[in-house]
Amino acid sequence: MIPEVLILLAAGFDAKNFLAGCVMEVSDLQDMSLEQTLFHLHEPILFKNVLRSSEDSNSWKILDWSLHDFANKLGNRKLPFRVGKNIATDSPQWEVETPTKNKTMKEFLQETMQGSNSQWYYFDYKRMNQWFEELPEILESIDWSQFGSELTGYDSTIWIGSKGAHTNCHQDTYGCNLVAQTHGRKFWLLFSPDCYDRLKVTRVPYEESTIYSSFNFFSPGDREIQAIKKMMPGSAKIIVLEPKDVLFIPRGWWHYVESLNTSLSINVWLPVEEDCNARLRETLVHLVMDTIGKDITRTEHHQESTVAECFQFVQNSLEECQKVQTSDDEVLAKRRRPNIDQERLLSALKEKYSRHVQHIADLTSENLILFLKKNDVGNSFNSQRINIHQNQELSKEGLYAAVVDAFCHPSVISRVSEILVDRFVEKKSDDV
Ligand SMILES: O=C(O)CCC(=O)C(=O)O
Repeated sequence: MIPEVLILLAAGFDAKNFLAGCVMEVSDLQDMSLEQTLFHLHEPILFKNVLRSSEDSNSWKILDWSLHDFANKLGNRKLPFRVGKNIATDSPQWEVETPTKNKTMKEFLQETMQGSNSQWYYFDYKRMNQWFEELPEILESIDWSQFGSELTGYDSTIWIGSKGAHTNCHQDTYGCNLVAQTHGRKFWLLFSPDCYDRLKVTRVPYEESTIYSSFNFFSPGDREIQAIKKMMPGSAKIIVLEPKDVLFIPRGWWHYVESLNTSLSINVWLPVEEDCNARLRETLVHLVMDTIGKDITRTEHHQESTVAECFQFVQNSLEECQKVQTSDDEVLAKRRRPNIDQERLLSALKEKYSRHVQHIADLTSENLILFLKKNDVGNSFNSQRINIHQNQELSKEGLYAAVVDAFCHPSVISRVSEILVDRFVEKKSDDV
C-alpha cells in the first residue's frame, strides 16, 4: 500500500502556484493531518521532544540504546569516517578534501569521547539499508509513522559525527526533509530558498543533487557575517537539535549543519512534484560535468557517464516532465489545495500539536557570533585563519573551475531547462 503521505507528496504541492485569495478556514486546517500540513509549510519547523522510545506505539527503538549499545550492535564492522580538522580555515573543508579513515563505531567512540577533539570524524550521508543491510534490528528501530509515513530505516540516511563534524552550507535539489536527532546535539543554520544570490552558490566541488554555498560557516569570517547582515528578516534561522527533536525542512531551504558533541541523526527526503523539473536541471549539470567539466573534483557519490548516456538522462527527465504535465489532469488536480496563509497554518499547527511545535529563531550576525564564541566552534574570529586554497582564482585550474561553475550556475541551468521544457513539453491546452 502506498502511504498517504507519499501519494500527496508525489502529487506535489507548490503553494505559490495556487490561486491567491482562496484561503482555508482554520477549522479546515484543524481537520488536516500532520503529514498533509507539512506540504503547505514554507518555513522550517521544529517538533520539540516529539520522538517516543519503545514504550509507545510509534516507537523509535534506537532511542532506547546508548551510542555504546549501538556500537555493540555494529560489532567489528568498519565504517568510513571522513576526517576534518577543528581549526579555522578561509574556505570550507570540502568533502572531497577530507580523507576517510575506516573505524569501528567502538573505536570512533573511544577516540572522540576521550580524545583532544583536534580532529572531527563524520560517517555521513549514508543510506542505512546499504550499510546495515544484515542488521534489521537497526533498520527497524526507525519509525516515521508519527509523520503519517510508512518509511523506516530502510528508506533513511544516517549521520554519525564527533564535535565539529559538519556539512557545508548547501541546498538539496530534491524533495523536502524530515530530520530526527536521536543522540547528541546538532546546530543548524537555515536560509530561505531566495537567499541564493547572497550565498555565493557553487557546483564546484561537484556533488550530484547538492548545490553548495562557497561560504564557510564552520569558521565564518567577515564575508559570511556581511552576507548574513544583508539578508531579509526571517530568511535566516538558527536552531540546535537535541535528542527526540525532529526538524522539518521545506523544499529548497539552504542548510549548514554541525555536531556540537558526538551525535547521531537520521533523515528522510520526501519527494515532491517539482522534483521532475529539478531532475531535468540535474541532468543538465551532469552533462556539463561529464563533458567540459570532467576534471572537476567530485564526490564519490557521482557515477561518471558517457556523453550518450548524459543525453539519455536529459531525454528521460523531459519525458518525466511531460508525464507529470498530463497526469496533472487526472490525479494532481484532485489533490490541489487552496493557498494557505502561513500564519494561520502555524497557529492551527500549534493549537493541534502545542506540546511539540516550536518556532525557529531568526539568525542575526550577533547571535551567530555569540553562538560561535560560547561553543568555541572553529575558534573563528580571533584565531589565525588558514588559507587552504592558495591563489586558486588566479591559477589555470581556478579559471577552469570558474568557467565550468558558471555554466552550471543555477540561474543558467534553470534558463536552459525552461527553454527545453518550452520546446519539448506539451502544456495542457488551458495552460497555453
Ligand atoms: O546532518 C548533516 O550534517 C547534514 C544533514 C543534511 O544535509 C540533510 O539532512 O539534508
